[in-house]
Amino acid sequence: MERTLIILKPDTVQRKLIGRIIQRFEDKGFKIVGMKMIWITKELAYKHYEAHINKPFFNSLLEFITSLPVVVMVLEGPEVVEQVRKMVGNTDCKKAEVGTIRFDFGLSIQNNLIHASESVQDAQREIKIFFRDDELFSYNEYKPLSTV
Ligand code: 3AN
Repeated sequence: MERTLIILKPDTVQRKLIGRIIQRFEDKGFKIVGMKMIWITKELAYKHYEAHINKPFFNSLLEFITSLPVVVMVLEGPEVVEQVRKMVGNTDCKKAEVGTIRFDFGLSIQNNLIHASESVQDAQREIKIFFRDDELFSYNEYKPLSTV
């Protein structure tokens, strides 16, 4: 089953939106298989955002993502990577489609509330950065997800 990495960023924590954002993923039917609050170090941020190190916004992004604790989470479900990216919306909250998390809660491009892996390959890399194998769980839900 496919998995994706979610980070509820400092602005989500500060604005007390953690529960409302997690609720959307539970409502959709995705399964939380790992979740914790952590304070991202500069070292961890460099690893996670390695593709952006040379971008003009990198220093500001680094400052932001290490400014407060965040919630990291692994979601599991059919085509979860693509489906969650759709639920999250455009990087720039002002350009995000109505009904997406970034449209509904944000106005910024940097403070855009949430990270979600862009591809299955990225998800595999990112999950390893934030979670040990024994922090991820396999369990049966009361009502199993239907994939048909
Ligand atoms: P996404 O999170 O939508 O996949 P990426 O991977 O292009 O976006 O960018 C990673 C993070 O860097 C974004 N979530 C955002 O916080 C920040 N970022 C991206 N582009 C800009 C920008 N032009 N100015 C400031 N911050 C940016």
